[in-house]
Amino acid sequence: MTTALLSWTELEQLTDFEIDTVNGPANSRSRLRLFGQPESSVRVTLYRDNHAWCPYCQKIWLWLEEQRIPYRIEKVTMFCYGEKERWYKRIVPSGMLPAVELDGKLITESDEILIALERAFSPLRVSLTESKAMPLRQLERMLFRAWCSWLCYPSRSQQQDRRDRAQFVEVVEAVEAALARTPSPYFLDDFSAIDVIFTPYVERMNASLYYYKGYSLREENPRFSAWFDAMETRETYRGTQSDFHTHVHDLPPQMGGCYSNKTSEALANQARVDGGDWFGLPDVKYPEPETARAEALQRVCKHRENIIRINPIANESMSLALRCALTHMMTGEMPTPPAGADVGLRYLRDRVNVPRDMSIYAAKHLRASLEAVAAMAGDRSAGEIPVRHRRDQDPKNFAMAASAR
Ligand SMILES: N[C@@H](CCC(=O)N[C@@H](CS)C(=O)NCC(=O)O)C(=O)O
Repeated sequence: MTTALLSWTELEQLTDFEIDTVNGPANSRSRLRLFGQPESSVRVTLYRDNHAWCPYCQKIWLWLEEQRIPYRIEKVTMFCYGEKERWYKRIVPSGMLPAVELDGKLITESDEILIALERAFSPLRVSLTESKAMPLRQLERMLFRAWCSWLCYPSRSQQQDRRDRAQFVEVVEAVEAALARTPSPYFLDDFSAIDVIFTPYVERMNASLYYYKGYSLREENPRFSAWFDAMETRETYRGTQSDFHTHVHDLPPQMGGCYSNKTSEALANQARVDGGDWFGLPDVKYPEPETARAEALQRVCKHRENIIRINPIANESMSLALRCALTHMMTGEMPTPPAGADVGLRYLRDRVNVPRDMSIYAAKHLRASLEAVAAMAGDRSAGEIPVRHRRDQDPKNFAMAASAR
């Protein structure tokens, strides 16, 4: 059996996955985006979160990518993951993200940032200050509030849960009606800044309501469904898109808690998002790229020393367990995992972060192989994922491990 197990060198040889972070498709790793223009043309620096998770940052990120405006990226730690960088607090004392430096001038507040960018470059088909944008911006905030009221408070009774759900669905119907007003799948005749405004929270609603409330926003509403499909035709959006697993475990500390209604649908969805099968979940519908496995492999190989070092099981066991999982992902073979692999691999399975670490299909393959090999080793979990903070994801652990090498 063990003859099937590939060495790290053999594994590395199975991937040549590479992306052009400067001029290629949108991705979370870039520090500079040029879209084929000279570096001297850069007028914008975007300060955004290290985890590529902050919804307000996603809004600016997507807007810049759609407009193909050259920009630099500076990454900052969010409070719930670790300590805020002092250099950032000197620029933005509240530590809030996002911020943008445009022609040397600092701007905070995502809507203010977009309005300033529109003035400096051009609106993305519609200006946020135009009268036709206003009611749609208000609708987005109404949807956000109805979502929070349902998700972020424990229901005292089934009746209350039904009332909160009905209140949310009522706003969803208003959004469905707004989407139906044009023949395009977008809010206006074509993709515009309005779609950008809706994107971050609608993506988080789709994930969180599926998991905590057993409600599938994308599947239960035809216009939303078409809107998601249309968004996924855009390379820009795909580069910023997260998955259900990442969202549902990143949201609780950010939102001050997310509460399950414990319906049979919610419980079944929770089991699936946490333990698989991850393929076919309504977090993505575009066809899988051929490079998904090679991407996952490349990302793990590149960071394997840190991944192994911060894992709760012994380094040698985790290195072996990880080789088993990657061998399984690339060849379909199932080498015999070492003792403890169930804990070690499930710890990692629960911490693959999309799109920070890799894109959505790459993460599905990796999670699936980690789980398949973990299941061969046993049924122990790696413990609950924290809900009040995510210091288990502190980027400093990675930085410290790297410098200790
Ligand atoms: N109204 C602000 C809200 C921004 C905001 O709430 N940012 C959160 C992240 S989603 C933040 O930076 N919190 C501090 C932190 O988590 O470090 C905007 O639109 O830009």
